[in-house]
Order: sequence, then structure tokens, then C-alpha cells
Amino acid sequence: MVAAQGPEAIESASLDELRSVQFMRLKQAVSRAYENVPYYRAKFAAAEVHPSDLKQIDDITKFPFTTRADLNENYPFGLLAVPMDEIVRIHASSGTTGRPTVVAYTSKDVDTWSQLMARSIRAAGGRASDKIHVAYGYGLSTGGLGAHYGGEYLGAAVIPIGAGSIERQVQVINDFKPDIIMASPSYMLAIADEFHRQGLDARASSLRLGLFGEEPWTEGMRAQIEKRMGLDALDIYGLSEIMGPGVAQECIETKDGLTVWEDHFLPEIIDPESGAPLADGTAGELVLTTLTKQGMPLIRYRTRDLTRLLPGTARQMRRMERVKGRSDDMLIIRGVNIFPSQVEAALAHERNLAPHYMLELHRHGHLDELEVVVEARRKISGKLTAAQHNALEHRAEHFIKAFVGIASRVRVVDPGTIERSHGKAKRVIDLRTKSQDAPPS
Ligand code: DLL
Repeated sequence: MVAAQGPEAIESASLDELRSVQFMRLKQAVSRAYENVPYYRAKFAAAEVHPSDLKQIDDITKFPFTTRADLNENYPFGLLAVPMDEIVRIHASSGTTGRPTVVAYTSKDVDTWSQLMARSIRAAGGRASDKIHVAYGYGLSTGGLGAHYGGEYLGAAVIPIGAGSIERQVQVINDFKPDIIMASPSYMLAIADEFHRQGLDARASSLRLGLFGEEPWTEGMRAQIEKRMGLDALDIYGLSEIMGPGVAQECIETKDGLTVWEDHFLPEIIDPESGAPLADGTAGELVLTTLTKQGMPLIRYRTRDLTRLLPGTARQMRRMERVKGRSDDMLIIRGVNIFPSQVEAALAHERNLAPHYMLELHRHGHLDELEVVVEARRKISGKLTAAQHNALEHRAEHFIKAFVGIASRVRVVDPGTIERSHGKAKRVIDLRTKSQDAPPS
């Protein structure tokens, strides 16, 4: 792999040059999807559009959206635009039910991703001479390996610790003296707590810079991290379906939202209810089209992330504002994406539980905890011994761990305890935000 030297030419290209690269790549991407993915061919035909309808960039709004449901319907590999023997990597993230959302990369895709992650780290102030402590999880999720390959591509020294034991994070930071840390913001704060617990001054650590993402965070958290860790905290955004981390990155010069790497992704904002396109500057749902992906190109993918597009500052490319929320019910708990429907499907494996449940999210220290309150079925209610009741809770916890992939605490309650709603059931009580914005301690 070639180490990336300075900024890439496209980063300083004029808007005209950028739009012309985008348009050329957009036409190629839409044609590639049409020609190589039968699902897209059928979808475009149903919407009565053809790649030749693209006469200018804005014509993309004539094309149908791609949604998570489309990925689910084509699970696992139905949306590939290349034969499987050209695929060199597969990642996955949570789907709405038992099926994960699967993504696949060609060797060129992995190179593009590495290049964009290297660009992101550089935009955040990273250099080839830096050591990078990667505390995103390695595995099917894209955080760890995305950061890892990007760091190596930049020519930095990568420390692939992953999201493991917190004591070890502190030890490795102290001993290996990394310059940069890449982690979820809540995990960073938990590491700051661990420094404190060990009687160490986190501000005196070697860390100069942090790239934080994978979950929503706030300016309050940024202030807290910067104060407690004595580093510059930058926002990094991405999603597996589109690539992984490195779709957009905040620049160190301005720290004013995330520059979308528009030469590889075309962003749009839509009204999440009607799907109508919205003008730049208006808040709505982010929709992304991959411009260069070979393995699994996605056209107008609805990210469900709520944000705004703003004009470029540190770069010509447009910025997206810090993600403010989602237009669906996906939750991110310790970096793991969770849909309430997945928990429901897991609980259905236990026949003594009724389908009335509620998820309560707490923050213990700086880490999220999931408590699931679920009703027992009437037929067993009041008939269980304390030991049987405990065993039932443990079985439910086991099913959630096994099918959703997250540790939780289950509380089984009497039938009728959970309030019934008349419209859409309210399944989530999020008690995390208060502590997230707490002033720096
Ligand atoms: O979270 C990729 C990633 C890893 C990004 C590490 C940044 C750093 P997924 O697991 O597919 O991929 O989850 C994607 O996470 O649609 C957002 O809802 C949320 N998300 C990611 N980054 C941010 C961020 C990775 N900076 C989903 N701010 C996305 C807010 C974020 N939300």
C-alpha cells in the first residue's frame, strides 16, 4: 500500500471541477447498478427511469430510493454488482429483524475506503509520523478495520487495541504514547474515568487528537472530552451500507461540522415523511449515493440520519451538520445498532413472555446500559417461584445476547403493567441524554 502524502488534489479543486467529477461518476455509478444488479434494473424500470435520464446531477431525484428493507430483501448478497470472486471483504451491521445488513467490498473498494480514512485522519490533523490508538471494535462492524486501514494508508503506526478492557486502554496509552485516538465518544469518556480511577492525569497523556463517531454525540460531550483529555476532539461520520467510517469528517482548521467527501458520495437531504428533496441548509434526512463503489453500489440510500447540508469552509465540498437524530427507531448502544423490533424478535423465543415490552436506556458512568421490561404471559403470572422468575429473566437475557448481540438486564413484570398505547407503541425510554451533556467534572 502506498502511503498518502499531502492532501489530494481534489480537496482543493474548484466547485466546478468537483461537480463535473461528481456528474461523471454519478452516471457511471447509476449505469453500473442498472447493468449489474438485477434488483436495480427492475426498480428503475418500475419507476420508469433509465440511466440515460441523468442529464445533470439534480436528475438523480427522479430515481427511486434504496432502503434498509431493500438490503433485507436481498440478504445477504443479492445487491452485489460483481461476482463473489471479486469480493475481498464482507462486513455487517444490524438489520431491523434477525437479519444483519450485509456489505461487500472489492479490493478497489477497500483501497478507496483506506484512502478516504487516511484523508479523514489528515483533515483532522493527523500525520504519517503519528501513532494511532484504534479503540473502535474490530469484527463485522466497520469501525476498527476502517480506522486501521486508513491509519496504515496514511503511513502512521496503528495500535489495533479494539474496544477491549478499559484498564488495558489506559496502560497502552501510557506505555505506547499514541498521538491520536479513534473511539466512540462515550467510550472515550469511560477511558477518561479510568484514568481518574487509577489516579492518573489524562491531560498529561501523549494524546493530541481524537476522531470520534459511530454514535450521536453533542457539543457538550466535545467540551467535556477536550477538557478532560486535553486533546482536539473531531467528529467522524459513516455507515456500513455506504462504506463505513470516513464518509464525512470534521476538519481541524474549522471544527464546524463534517466535510462530506463529495468526490465519492453524493449527498441529498429529503423530507423524511414525504421523501421530497429539500434545499441545502434545511434540516431533514440524509440520502447518499455511492459514486465509486464497485462491489455494492447504492443509489439514493436513505440513511435515516437527520442533519443539514451547509456550504464548504475548510474545503469546497459541502459540510453536514453534526447528526441530530434519526428518522427511524434505531438506537446505538455501546456502538451496537439496535432496533426495538430485533429485541421483540429475540423475546419471542421465550414462550412465557408476552409481546408487551419497553426498552429503558441508562447511562452508567459513561457507558450505555439496556434494561428490557417485559410482561409475563397471563397463564404463568403469579405462579412462578422467585427462582423460576429469575431463570425466566436470565433466559430472556440470553436470547437478547444471542440474537441481538448485546448484554442487557431483563425485568419480567406482571401482565398489564406496561402502558398500552393507542397509536404507535412507545417502546423506548431514553434516560441517557442528561448525563451526556453534564458539565465537565
Ligand atoms: O458506525 C461506522 C463508523 C464507525 C462511523 C466509527 C464513525 C466511526 P454503522 O455501525 O453501520 O457504521 O452505523 C451507522 O451510526 O447511520 C449513524 O446513525 C451513526 N453514526 C455514525 N457516526 C456518527 C456520528 C458506523 N459521527 C450509523 N454522529 C449511522 C452521529 C453517527 N451518528
